[in-house]
Amino acid sequence: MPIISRGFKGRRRDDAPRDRVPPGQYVTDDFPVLSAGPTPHTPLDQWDFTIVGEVDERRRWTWDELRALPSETITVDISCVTKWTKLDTVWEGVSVDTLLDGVETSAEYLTVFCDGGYTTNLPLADVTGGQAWIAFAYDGEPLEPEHGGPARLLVPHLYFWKSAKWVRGLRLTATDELGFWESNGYHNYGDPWKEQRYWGD
Ligand SMILES: Nc1nc2c(c(=O)[nH]1)N[C@H]1C(S)=C(S)[C@@H](COP(=O)(O)O)O[C@H]1N2
Ligand SMILES: [Mo]
Repeated sequence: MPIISRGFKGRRRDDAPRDRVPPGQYVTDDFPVLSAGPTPHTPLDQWDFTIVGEVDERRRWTWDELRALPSETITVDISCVTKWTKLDTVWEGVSVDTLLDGVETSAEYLTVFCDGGYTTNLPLADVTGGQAWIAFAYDGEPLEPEHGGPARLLVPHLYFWKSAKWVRGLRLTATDELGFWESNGYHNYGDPWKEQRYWGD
């Protein structure tokens, strides 16, 4: 008798390595779509990525310029506050370190901004040091619009609401300014290993 039942896809995988699944999460093979509004469709010739705010001078890349930067393949586990965890997701993107290279700032925080108006806030220290990417491909294919295409932030060590879809830029800030979910009851930091889901967790 097999202990692990096959054909039990997309719900709980009881064979998941527990040390890779944060507390209170279940493993899924699906890739659920969670969006607070409609999917924007910005044409690539109108798309840019900017770094603004507390910087010596603002930086701007067109789509072609961003795609010409060195990129990496990233294989990471992602966890959504709604309790699904997806293991070994494969992305391609530009490291945020590459984008911040040469940027002079005294800021310690940033707000990520997007087409459609979504925002999320992070300490600058959480998007540097090989911890965050602007991802434009998933599973070897261009990122689908529903999952944030043409590009999204990928910051896998925090709950997935920090991985802003349809990302258009970073605004560096001296003080921590709450983003969309952070001002609607979600935890300000969102470490899945500490179950920082909501205010007060
Ligand atoms: N622009 C934008 N980014 C977003 C969201 C959103 O509503 N708008 N939802 C967040 C939430 S709550 C989650 S869990 C993930 C979901 O990403 P997915 O739809 O690719 O699974 O995107 C995050 N990024
Ligand atoms: Mo989420």
